[in-house]
Amino acid sequence: MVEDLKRKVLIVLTVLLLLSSAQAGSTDRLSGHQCTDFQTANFLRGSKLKVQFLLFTHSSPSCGELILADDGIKNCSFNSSLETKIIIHGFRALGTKPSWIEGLVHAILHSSQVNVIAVDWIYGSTAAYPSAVENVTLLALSISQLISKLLALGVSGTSIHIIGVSLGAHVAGLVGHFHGGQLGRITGYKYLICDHMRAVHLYVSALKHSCLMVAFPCASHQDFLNGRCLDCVDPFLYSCPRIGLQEQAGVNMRKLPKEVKVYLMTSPSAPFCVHHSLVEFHLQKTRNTVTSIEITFFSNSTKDTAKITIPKHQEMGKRLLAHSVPLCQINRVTLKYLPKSQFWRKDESFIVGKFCAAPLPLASNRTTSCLPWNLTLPSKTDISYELPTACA
Ligand SMILES: *[C@@H]1O[C@H](CO)[C@@H](O)[C@H](O)[C@H]1NC(C)=O
Ligand SMILES: *[C@@H]1O[C@H](CO)[C@@H](O)[C@H](O)[C@H]1NC(C)=O
Ligand SMILES: *[C@@H]1O[C@H](CO)[C@@H](O)[C@H](O)[C@H]1NC(C)=O
Ligand SMILES: *[C@@H]1O[C@H](CO)[C@@H](O)[C@H](O)[C@H]1NC(C)=O
Ligand SMILES: *[C@@H]1O[C@H](CO)[C@@H](O)[C@H](O)[C@H]1NC(C)=O
Ligand SMILES: CC(=O)N[C@H]1CO[C@H](CO)[C@@H](O)[C@@H]1O
Repeated sequence: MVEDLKRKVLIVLTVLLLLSSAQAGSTDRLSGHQCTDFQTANFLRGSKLKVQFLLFTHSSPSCGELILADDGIKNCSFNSSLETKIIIHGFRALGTKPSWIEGLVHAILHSSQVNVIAVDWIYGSTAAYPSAVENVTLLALSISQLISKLLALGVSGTSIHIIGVSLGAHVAGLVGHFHGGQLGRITGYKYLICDHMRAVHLYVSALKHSCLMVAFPCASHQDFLNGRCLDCVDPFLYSCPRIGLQEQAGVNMRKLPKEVKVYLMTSPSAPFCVHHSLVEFHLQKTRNTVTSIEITFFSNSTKDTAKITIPKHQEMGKRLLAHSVPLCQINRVTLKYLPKSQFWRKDESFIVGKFCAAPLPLASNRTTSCLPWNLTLPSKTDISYELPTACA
């Protein structure tokens, strides 16, 4: 069952690392309770699953409050009228606290008034990876018990959001299964599930900069870049997963097929967010050679490039272009035809065609806006046009 869940969701994200530093307090001044940090395990000894639930709140985002097993929730700062985010880390080869956890807790509490419960299963996650996987079911049961206690306090199932990272994502899936399948009380579970640690930093960045990142379900990265996955109407997803804390953040496990890969582009530094546009070039007449056109978007302060390749004998080529400002702020586009000249045959000295662009995700009527004339592109020459897209 765990293997099955492992395959269920795979979100492929590639971004740069942004480590946050860790620090542990002792006693919190406001609430007076003892601050508890994550455990540290020695992988030679640390095979027992010692689960700790640490509560972080808006008033003390740096001080973890240990939720005691019995009636702990009643007598701590947990506020049952707020939403609850449960964070589950993954495999910890070195038996140490994940470096991203504080950054994530802070980013969540900075952007919303919620209860954050970090699940510390450093011990169980430290042994050899297969053992950590074995502990996943036990861990999921123990988290389910905690959730049952929250429900008993009158917390609504839909106000609980599980953020599982890496192996923690599989735990999240299992917890969802226990509650969705058996208790039947939690119907809208929402997850953010990633297969890569760096995705957490992207998530933190999205929270801090409150920019929304949309990821597109797609079979492969090449298909994504070549503009084959343009909308959010995949039958298995209600919408594209959005990285952020918005209402629709995350994907619904029960609607997913065995494996869904989603892709997005990111900028190399924070805030990482980019906007995706589809760019297309339609040739006036097809050619018996491949056609390459370099497209550059300019705003007042940014410049972003992508290359459209039109296969031979085809009329149209398309590509995704990632830009850091919305399409409506792009005021100029340049097109450059790159001929494929070989020494025995010279390529044509110009091409004629139509250029179109559309922001993603595409609206259901799939309208693109085109430069309203037949463009003539001389070889290796930047031809510049104004892009008349007004901000709404
Ligand atoms: C609740 O917590 C406070 C402070 O941590 C402690 O003094 C008190 O005894 C606890 N009450 C119960 C019923 O556990
Ligand atoms: C719980 O949160 C609600 C909503 O923000 C707030 O009105 C209430 O005062 C909080 N309760 C406690 C005990 O802090
Ligand atoms: C870009 O610069 C022009 C001219 O200086 C200005 O009118 C326009 O508002 C600027 N656009 C943005 C999005 O800053
Ligand atoms: C296509 O949809 C967009 C957004 O839903 C709308 O603004 C636009 O007018 C529509 N275009 C046509 C031709 O229906
Ligand atoms: C653009 O090219 C097409 C196809 O050759 C032609 O039908 C159309 O009249 C041209 N439009 C303009 C404005 O030249
Ligand atoms: C609590 C518990 O059962 N922990 C187990 C985690 O996995 C290791 C390796 O399989 C076991 O030795 C532990 O007992």
